[in-house]
Parts: sequence; C-alpha cells; structure tokens
Amino acid sequence: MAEREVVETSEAQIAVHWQEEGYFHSSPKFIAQANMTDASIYERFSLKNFPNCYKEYADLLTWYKYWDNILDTSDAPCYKWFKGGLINASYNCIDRHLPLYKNKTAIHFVPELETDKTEHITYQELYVRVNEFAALLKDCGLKAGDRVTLHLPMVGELPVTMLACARLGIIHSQVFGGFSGKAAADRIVDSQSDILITMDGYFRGGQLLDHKEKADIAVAEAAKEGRKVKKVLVWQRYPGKYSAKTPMVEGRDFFVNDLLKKFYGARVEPVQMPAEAPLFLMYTSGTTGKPKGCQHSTGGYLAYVTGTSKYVQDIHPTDVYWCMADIGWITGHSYIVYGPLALAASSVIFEGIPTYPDAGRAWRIAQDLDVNIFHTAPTTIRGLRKVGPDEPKKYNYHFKHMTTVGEPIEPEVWKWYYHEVGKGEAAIVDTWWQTENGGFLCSTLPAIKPMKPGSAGPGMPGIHPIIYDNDGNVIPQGAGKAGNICIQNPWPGMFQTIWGDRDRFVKTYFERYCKNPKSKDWRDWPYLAGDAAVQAEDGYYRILGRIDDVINVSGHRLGTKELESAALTVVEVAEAAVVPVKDDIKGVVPDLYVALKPGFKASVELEKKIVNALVKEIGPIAKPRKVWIVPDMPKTRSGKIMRRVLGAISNKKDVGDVMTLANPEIVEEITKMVQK
Ligand code: 6R9
Repeated sequence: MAEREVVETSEAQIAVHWQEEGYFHSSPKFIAQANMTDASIYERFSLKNFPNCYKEYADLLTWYKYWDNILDTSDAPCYKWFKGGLINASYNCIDRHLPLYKNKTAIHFVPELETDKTEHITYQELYVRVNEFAALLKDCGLKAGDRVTLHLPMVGELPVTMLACARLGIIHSQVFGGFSGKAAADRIVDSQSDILITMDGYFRGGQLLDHKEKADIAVAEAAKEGRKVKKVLVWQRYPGKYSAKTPMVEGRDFFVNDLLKKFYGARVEPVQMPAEAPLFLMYTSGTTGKPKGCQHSTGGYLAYVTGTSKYVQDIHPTDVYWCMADIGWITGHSYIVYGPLALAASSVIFEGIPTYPDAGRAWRIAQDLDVNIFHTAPTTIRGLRKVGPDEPKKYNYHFKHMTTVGEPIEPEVWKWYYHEVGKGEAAIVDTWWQTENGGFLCSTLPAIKPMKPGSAGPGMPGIHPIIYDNDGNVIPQGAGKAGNICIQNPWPGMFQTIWGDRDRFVKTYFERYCKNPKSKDWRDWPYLAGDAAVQAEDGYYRILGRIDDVINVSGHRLGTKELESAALTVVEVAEAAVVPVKDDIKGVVPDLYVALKPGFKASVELEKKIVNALVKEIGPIAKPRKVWIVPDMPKTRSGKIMRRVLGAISNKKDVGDVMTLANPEIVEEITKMVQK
C-alpha cells in the first residue's frame, strides 16, 4: 500500500512531499533466467569486504596480467584501481568473443530512414573494421596516451572508432554529435587533440544534415585558441559518396574510406595497457562555463560497466539490447558500447528520433529486431507517452527488462512505462548515476529487490551512499529529511580526475565533506554528487534533483521535480517544468510550464485544474505564480528540458545562446507568450 509521507518543513530542511509508492515485483519468469539472484552479493560487497570485493567484477574481464594492488590511495582522492594490472578494452569487447560468437551480431545499426537497410555487424566484422581503422590511426602517428577528438553521430562507425582508439591506448574524447562546432573546438583545445574524427552527414528528423561544416568551424575556433588541428578524418555516411556540401580542405581533410583501402586486411595487436591508463575523456558541464573533462580509466571503468551491465541490466550474450541514449553521453559509452560488448551482447544503435516519422517507430524497431532489453530516459518516456500513449500495444515485442536513467521519473510516468511499454512483463531499474561515476550508483538488482516507482533504490553492491545536511551531520535512514547525497567509498568506475585540473576535481567533488585534506585514507574523502536525496525507511534513495534545482518558496524548499510530478497527475499534461522566479515578497516563486498531450487545448479551466492538482498533492505553498501552457518545451538535442531557458524567460533575463537546442524556434514563441 502506498503511504503518504508528510514532513514538516523548516528553513533548514528540504521539504519532501512526493508520496512513497508501493512495491512492484519482478516476475518469476524473469528471476528464473536472471544473472544475479544471490542476495548475499550485498554482504560480499559490504564495506567490511571493501575494496577486495571488486575482484568479482574484474574477473568478468580477461587480463594480460593481474594487478598487484587492488586500490592505490596514495594520491587520494585520485585513486588507481587494479594498479599493476595490464588489460586492453578493445580485446575484451571483441577478440575474446570470437571463438564462440564471431558470427553473432555485435551491433545492429538502424538508420533513421526506414527505406535504408539495417546493418548487422557481427563480432567478426567488428574485429576486421576495428583492426583496419586502428592500423590507419597508427599510420597517422597516434599512439598510447595521445588524445583524439571524435565528433560523430549515432552510427556504427562511432563504436568502431572508439574501439580502434582503445586498441592502441589512444584516449578518445567523443563530443555529442548534436553539439556545435564551437563546443567541439573547446574540447579539442582542452584535451590537446591534433586529430578530429567526424562524419560528412547524418539523418535527423528526415533531414540529411551537413555535419562536416561543424568540423570546419571546430578547426577554425580551435586555431583561435592556439590549437592547430592537423588532420580531419571524415567518415562517409554512405561509403564512397560525399553527403555534405562543405568542401574538403586539401591536405587537412581525408575520407576514411579512401585511406582504409591501404589497410585492407591489416591486424593490429591490442596494446597491453596499465589498468589505470585513461581510456577516454567525457566532458560534462559544471557550475562555471568551462566544461569538465572527466577522465575514465581502462581497467576500473571496464570492470565496473561490465559488472553492472551483467547484474543490473541482466545482459546475456543471447539478448538484444537497445539503449536509446546517444553515445555522445556517458550512458552511451558505458551502456551501449563498453558494458554490453564486453558481455558479447547485440547492441542496437539507432540514428534517429524515436518518434520520427511517427509515434510507432521505436516499437517497430523493438519488434523487428526482437529487442528484449530496453533502456531510455524519463524525457523520452514522457515524449513517447505524449505522442502515442496507446502505440506500444500495437506492436508485437516483449521486453524482459527496462532501464530508466538521467532524471527522477515521476510515479505517473513510471507506471505508464511499466504497464504500456513493458506490458506488465518487464522488470524496471531506475538507475541513478552521473558522467563522473562511469556506471550505476543506486539501483535495485532486478531479481533481488522489488521496484518502487519514483525511487532509484538502494546503493549498488559496493556503493555506500550517505546523506549529509549542510552542516555535515548525517541524516539517518527513514528520517524523512533530504540532504546532500555522497558516496563514502571509491569504486572502480569513478573518474580519476578532471583532465588537466586536479584542483577543480578536488574542490568540486571532495572539499565540502573532506575530513582531512592531507589524508591518504579513502574514508576521509566522501564524494559529493551534487544531488539532493532522501532515504526512506526501506533504504531506498529518492533523488530530488540537483542541489541547485531546489526552490526556496517563503523559506520552504520544494524540489522542482515534486511540483512537476504533481502537474503530471493531470491527465491532459504530457510534460511539466518548474523554474524559480524572483519575487519581492516570497523570495522565489515557481513558474510552471506544461505541454499537453495531443488532442487537448489550453484553457483557463485547465490552468485552474493544474493549480488545484499542485495544491492537492503538495499544499498551497506549491501554488505556482503562473501556469504557462506551451506548445512544446525547449529541449537539448539529448532531450532534456532546458529549464535554464524557461527560467531566463520567466525572469525576463537574456536566454543566452539557444542554437544548440533541438527546437530553438520555440524560445521566441514562449518569450512572446510570457513577456507580453
Ligand atoms: C547518467 C547521467 C547526472 C545527473 C545527476 C542527477 C540526474 C541521473 C537519475 C538522476 C534521478 C535518476 N540523474 N540519473 N536523477 N534519478 N535515475 O544522466 O549522467 O548526464 O552526468 O547527469 O542526472 O541529477 O546528478 P549526467
């Protein structure tokens, strides 16, 4: 039974109003086939057995040489996992599978146009392509430790490129394909890359976009900041044909498909890399304008994503696994490429938008490829629900397992995901983690712990969260109070540092609750995630959003997610976003933006109904200043609602650069509506 959690608020507390939901249990059928059904894993990974417990994950990999020291803390909080070990990520994702699985699909590449054929790349073909491309990279003079920037869309060539880099120990830095040339330039400069690898074009919403023009901008902008890109390697979306209008630059730009001819049949021995050597950089935004290059290790990272893919996502070699994230984000690195391929799964890469050309597209892909594990973000779930709430049942697919990641998921939306997308058959895991973390931090193990809508679940085995208040006191389990969630211990998937900026790494993530800045003992360095969270009596964590996403209305702190969740209980509402607006009397008041499901119209009555829902779910304190019913939300290319833009509009501030949004035109429309 769902019970209501009522918490008194004071200025020192963060109000928690989102109701605690009842449990859902995975089916016996799921449990019977699951990889991890032994509840003693929590004991095996308890702090008492830390850090040696992580041998269990590392043993899922093939090592050239075992480590001498499982966790080297001599440079805390920059840790070295599996110190002394030698390993290669490309070997673990490809070569070692060949004896059993060479004819099995490693990657299903689904082009956006349904008239184009899906490409099924076997492990043998992946092996050939990765080797040939690695030979090409070597010929360019690249070697272990060099950085190379990738600016690739969602195509099969992206994992080929990543794995070819990994084969040689080259540190890849993939920039999300939807980012601008300027964003790519900033990352080229910061990582000191000499080579940019891109593609001529790709499809998005039915359009073949000229992607090569961004490479020209990237090279020009990087030059302004003192970094000369020596070579631009251009994959062709259609091999043998140039799909962009932007001309190739003589002596600088090269078609990969032309160069590859020279390396036909080439084989490159994987380089035996130290476990602690960086595998890749993944940039993420922070509080300053400068993006942070999260540096991930080879052995620790690969062990962590392999273990979590196996036990949380329940990936078997016989599964067809589809994660809809973009490989340009950490989710795609960990849970499209490295984790699933290390387990010899078949991983789907989809070029396009799941709702193009119509609301059934995603489900047709699932049906045709017989996908049985599905992974996406709440934003996409809300979007799919908005355009086609009844679509999933029209298609004959069956998921055994589904993942959600990236934002808190409203119980309302969770239930649609469970009943309609999962058809009541699929186990769901709500996985909480970050770019910095490499892999899941909180989640249920689907055959061991029940699901609870709106909660990420307990800490993963070997992950020991702790919630501190602003004064550094521990908030006990079940106290009903929110605070800042930290992780007490290091784990193998965690980033090693911010590329070139150790000080920022220490300041941002460790300074706040560090017990002794000189200490070499990991116990003195809790990791600050930057999220507010509350831990229920049962030990499950509910993530309330970024610490800075909390709105302080008349001294009551409300999680924006809680207000949004309340708005989503109104049947007409498809999406909701709350932003703080400065108010002379109350300090800050919330503005509520909503987009409706198809077939519903904005009206004053509907605005009132939504306000009433907030008052009902939370209380009069949650009354928004205004409900804005908008035609669509401003969104990033990865689908996250840009609350920053809505906040700027509500506060009559400059919205800044919106050209990287998926739908920049909507900003003007909303501005007119709100600022009239
Ligand atoms: C993997 C990823 C990280 C931030 C994180 C938190 C939010 C992620 C969540 C979640 C609630 C979940 N977040 N997963 N919030 N429930 N299951 O998304 O990485 O892009 O770095 O974002 O996303 O606020 O701090 P990243």
